[in-house]
Order: sequence, then C-alpha cells, then structure tokens
Amino acid sequence: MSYNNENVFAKILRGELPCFKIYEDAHSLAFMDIMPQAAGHALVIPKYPAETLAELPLEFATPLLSTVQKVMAAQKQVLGATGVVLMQLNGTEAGQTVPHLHFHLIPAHLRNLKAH
Ligand code: DGP
Repeated sequence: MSYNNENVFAKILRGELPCFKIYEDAHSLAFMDIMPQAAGHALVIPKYPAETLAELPLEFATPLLSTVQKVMAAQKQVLGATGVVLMQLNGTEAGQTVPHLHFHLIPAHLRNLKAH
C-alpha cells in the first residue's frame, strides 16, 4: 500500500496544518479530533508513514501504545472519564477517512450509561 504524504495528518505532523496538541514525543503525536464523537475525543498517531495498522513496524507499535495509555490516563484524570472507547479503522471500507494510521480515544462517563 502506498502512503500519501498529502493527507491531513501528515500535514499536521509537518506543522503545515494546526492542531490542538495534547501530547508529543519522538514517536507519536496526540491531538483533539475536530469532529468529536464525545467531549474530549482525542486522536493518537505515529510519526511513521503508515496508512493502516498493518504497515506499522512492530517496533513502532510499543511507543504508540504507550502514548495511547498516557492519553487514556489523562482523559480519566482530567476529564473524569470512567472508561475510554478505543477505535481504529483500517481502510476506506472500514470507514477510515484519513489515510494515516490513527487511534480514536473517546471518553465515556458512567452517567452517560444511566437511563434517564
Ligand atoms: P477516521 O474515520 O477513523 O479516518 O477518522 C478521522 C478523524 O479525523 C475524524 O474523526 C475527524 C478527524 N479529522 C479529520 N481531519 C482533521 C483535521 O484536520 N484535524 C483534526 N484535529 N482532526 C481531523
């Protein structure tokens, strides 16, 4: 699969497009989703040109998951999330719209699960 350098997340990584950054290290970047499915919806992406999870070398998977864990912990501590939905779509048919690997981290709250 060929990676398209002009996708929006590649541009965010190069600093050509703005984002609301919440965490960054040598291997990954976390920022807020512009179309949040819930308050605090964040995205975590690798600084590696992979379109889907299948193209990510395994040595990049551990630092990426480390960032996912950090952001999930922050969503619980800062936002009071009682759970976090982790979503990751691979391929257009699966609903992926941005062709750079990304994890959605969507905070959940116990109160949202209660009947009204
Ligand atoms: P997916 O369907 O899994 O490819 O989700 C892509 C997500 O990326 C979607 O929730 C909206 C978000 N998104 C698209 N363009 C931008 C952008 O330019 N900035 C930010 N922060 N999020 C974006």
